[in-house]
Amino acid sequence: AAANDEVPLDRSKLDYSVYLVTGRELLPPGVDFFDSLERSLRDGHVGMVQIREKDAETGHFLEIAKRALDICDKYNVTMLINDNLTVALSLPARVGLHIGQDDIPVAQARRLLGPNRLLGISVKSVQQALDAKRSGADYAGVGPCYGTQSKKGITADKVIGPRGAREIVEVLGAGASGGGSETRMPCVLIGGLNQKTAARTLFGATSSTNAPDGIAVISAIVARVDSDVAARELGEIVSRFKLGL
Ligand code: TZP
Ligand code: MG
Repeated sequence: AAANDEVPLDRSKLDYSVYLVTGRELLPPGVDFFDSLERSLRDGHVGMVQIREKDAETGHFLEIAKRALDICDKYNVTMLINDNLTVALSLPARVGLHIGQDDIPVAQARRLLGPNRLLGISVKSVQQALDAKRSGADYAGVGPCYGTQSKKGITADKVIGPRGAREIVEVLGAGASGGGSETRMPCVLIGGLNQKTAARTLFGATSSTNAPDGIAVISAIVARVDSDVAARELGEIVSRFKLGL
């Protein structure tokens, strides 16, 4: 492997504003997975990509991830692997891992990954957020904010809404009460975020002490033939949010 393969990423350079999670089952008919991915990255509005393959076996997942990494590298976008530690560890140190609450525990994932590899975790409660912060995760995906077709098993009673998201975002801030550490943990909102819902949800999840760093989406980008336009629309919404507009 090239020397560059061992260089971990620089956490201070991460851009969580628009975080794309892949979902091949949501691609429009006839649209190629890698073409869609490249199109969504090429104008620079997406800063992070998580490769999510719920049905692929490890060997196939790794093949897909390698091709996706070439595209992410071309546009200087940070890539993560959903759930599969073996796939993540088979890729260069700049590739991270994202896990859910039903996957291996965060502390164990951190031990297996080492201190440098990026590690994200999905949280839907204040308790899970505090645990994630204590256990060495780098960032949290907060949600599902709303119902979505993109993930199996999400029913109306499982969504946290902007208010639930706000409570969680608040404890992820620096020096938050309730056992949070002094350091702030970045977070992205997920679940039903799109060009219609993003602005109000970002503002709704903001408190006087902390704000979300961005939005994670599947269908708002993947389901579009014009995934470049979709990404730009979302990028502009998050930019306006960050300017307080
Ligand atoms: N985790 C919580 S909601 C979700 C995941 C992976 C799916 C988000 O998909 P969409 O299409 O952006 O609602
Ligand atoms: Mg999972």
